[in-house]
Amino acid sequence: MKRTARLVSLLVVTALLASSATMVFAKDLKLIEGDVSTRPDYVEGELIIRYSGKSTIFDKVKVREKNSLEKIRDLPSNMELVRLPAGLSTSKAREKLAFEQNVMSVQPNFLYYPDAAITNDPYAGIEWGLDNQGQKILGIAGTPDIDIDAPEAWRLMPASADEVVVAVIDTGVDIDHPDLQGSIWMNEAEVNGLKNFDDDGNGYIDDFNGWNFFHRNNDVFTNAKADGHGTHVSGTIAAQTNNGIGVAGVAQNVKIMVLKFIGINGGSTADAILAVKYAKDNGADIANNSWGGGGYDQALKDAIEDFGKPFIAAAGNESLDNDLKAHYPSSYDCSNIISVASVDNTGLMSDFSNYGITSVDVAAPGGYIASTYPGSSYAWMSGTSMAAPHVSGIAALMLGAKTGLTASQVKEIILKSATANRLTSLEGKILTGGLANAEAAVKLAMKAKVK
Ligand SMILES: [Ca+2]
Ligand SMILES: [Ca+2]
Ligand SMILES: [Ca+2]
Ligand SMILES: [Ca+2]
Repeated sequence: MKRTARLVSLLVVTALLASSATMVFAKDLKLIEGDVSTRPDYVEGELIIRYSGKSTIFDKVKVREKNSLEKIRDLPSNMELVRLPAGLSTSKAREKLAFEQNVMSVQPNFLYYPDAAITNDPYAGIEWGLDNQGQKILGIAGTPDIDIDAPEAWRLMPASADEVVVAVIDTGVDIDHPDLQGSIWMNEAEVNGLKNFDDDGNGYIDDFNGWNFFHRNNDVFTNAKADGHGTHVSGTIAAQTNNGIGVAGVAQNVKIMVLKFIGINGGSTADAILAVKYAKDNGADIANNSWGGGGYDQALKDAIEDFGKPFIAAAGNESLDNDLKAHYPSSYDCSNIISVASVDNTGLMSDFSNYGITSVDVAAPGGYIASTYPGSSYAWMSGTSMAAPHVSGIAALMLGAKTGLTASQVKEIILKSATANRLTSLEGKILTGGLANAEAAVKLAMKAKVK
């Protein structure tokens, strides 16, 4: 039996087939930057008029009648909010009214949005998985609120959230990507230690940011072709927010431990086990696993149980029922595994996504996810590979908001957040029938009792 792990992402699959059907790189991301946000700046059809101090109530009525305006309400300082007649645009009416006697100024009824909902990361508006306002993604209009409610969760986070280490067990990661370099775990003992010497005695020499189990060295980034997947997954979890570039990750209180075990043609059980063990021995709080393959593998299952922390796993991309045909590692019956299916920006289960009423726990955004890509760029990728890191990010927010949550508490809360957020397309397909929700999860985490 072939025992290699495959990445659970459509981009990689198509890349291997030398097709670029689902690959869109940074230059194309820029092309659609124009519809980054569908949020209007002001209320169309309304204006705020400020009358001069000496104008009487009759002067105001005159202005309104002449221009077919309807008063909505009085405002302080001699101002009125008015509704425009149908067919008259706000900008046209503004020009017209500016010349009226007794009118001092005219301004739109501007719209304001919570600050935390908008980051200054230029691509944040296309990250529908974090905040879906119905914006078009590659031409497809979304369904508002088919997302994980990330901005709402961010507002709940304490300023001093605990730092959480997420092991990305995957390909390598471009740790120099400008949107990721501040979010990479550092092994202090080695960073401040001696060259060519295993300072912390963990069996790995100069493991500054994790380890490359595939090449058996400390270089966690080989090249763009080999390591695009892990770079993309890492950005969804932890890309730097409010740094003026690129995307925003789900969690800001995160450091990514890079554990590469997958090369261009897959990864092996032996290396996966070593990676999971490394995550445990070196303090990872969560493991993200956007891969699958092989068969039932007792050694790997034991390693996952021994890890004991939340082990978030992609459900797979074969459009199959995992209850009938298991997908590993997501299908192992371990209390710390959370198996994740994918939905698109309209709320449908992604057509590639595996499912399973007992073996798949929750869904998360996984169709056309914009995230970091090697070489300071950004790319769209689709897959349950992209859904899992949204859930890892939620787990990281929870652990940041509440010290000492156990893996079973994290799992229970994430499943509860999805049960409260059911989607028709997922009913009868996955255990919770719903989409994981960061806001609900963080709220429940803050209320949870820990030992
Ligand atoms: Ca939302
Ligand atoms: Ca070491
Ligand atoms: Ca060293
Ligand atoms: Ca950013």
